[in-house]
Amino acid sequence: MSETVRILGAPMDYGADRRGVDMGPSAIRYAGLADRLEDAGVTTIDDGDLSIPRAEERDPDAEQPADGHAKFLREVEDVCTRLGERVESALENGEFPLVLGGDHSVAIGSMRGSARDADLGAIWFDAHADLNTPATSPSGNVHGMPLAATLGRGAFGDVDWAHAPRVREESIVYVGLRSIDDRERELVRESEMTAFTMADIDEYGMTAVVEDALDVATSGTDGVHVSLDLDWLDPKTAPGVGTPVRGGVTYREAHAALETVATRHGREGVVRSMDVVEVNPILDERNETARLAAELTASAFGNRIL
Ligand code: EXY
Ligand code: MN
Ligand code: MN
Ligand code: MN
Repeated sequence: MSETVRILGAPMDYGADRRGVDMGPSAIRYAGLADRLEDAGVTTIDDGDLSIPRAEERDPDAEQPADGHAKFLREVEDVCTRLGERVESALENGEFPLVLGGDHSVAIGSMRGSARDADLGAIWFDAHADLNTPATSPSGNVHGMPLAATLGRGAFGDVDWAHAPRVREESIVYVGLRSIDDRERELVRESEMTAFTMADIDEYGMTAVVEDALDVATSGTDGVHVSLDLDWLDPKTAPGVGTPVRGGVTYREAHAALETVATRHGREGVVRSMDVVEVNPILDERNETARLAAELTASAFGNRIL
């Protein structure tokens, strides 16, 4: 029986400074996501998009933690709570939840929903560490905080919609890290997370790095969440992102990474949930980044040439 993927659109841009990432779900669908997934042999059901009020209608500072700054925290809470419920019910139906962002703060909802009934590991394909708390964030943008939120760090410790107690630091693995704030560097070093930087990919090769990442994220867990931030790729390949960082993953490396995920998933069913985030169609060139997002997602489900 083929796997059923439930597509959940989360057109949220509260967590990022650059407007436009709220159009990500449309652009990824338009780029042929469902067809690519069907080519990979999975059945798709599209749940449509969560309804999300425009940022202009809201006050970013309406509710703030005592220490620090996290813009639109109340709005992010509302979206992530609703998204988490959809992710959870997809899993209860035996489906695979695939979340289309939106900025990376949607991952708070994806992971919380996916970890409700499971010990969850995570692979974070991203240029960034996304480990700031409201107190350490240089920007106040929640898309730089989803892992801190999931781990219940800092002000997020009191926020039960964010904290996912069944995600442990030692089960989280970064792949492709290359842009990190000074405070975050200390946080990553002091943490029990595993971090493969771009330098590690240069040295060991993408396939070996992702094999190791999967070993770590599956060890002692019931399954893995794959979080794919398109700024993981080099901006020449994926220009449609709000926080581009040069020196990123190439087109071939990206496919190799997701194909490695697919091989393990096909053999052992280790992946439980996934999100694809930070596609910004306003900054994109002819929908290239959205097309890449669709292709890479299909690669994660085993779309191959032969
Ligand atoms: N570390 C910076 C901040 O916290 O503001 C930049 C974060 C960018 C996060 C992008 C989505 O991955
Ligand atoms: Mn990110
Ligand atoms: Mn990023
Ligand atoms: Mn807590």
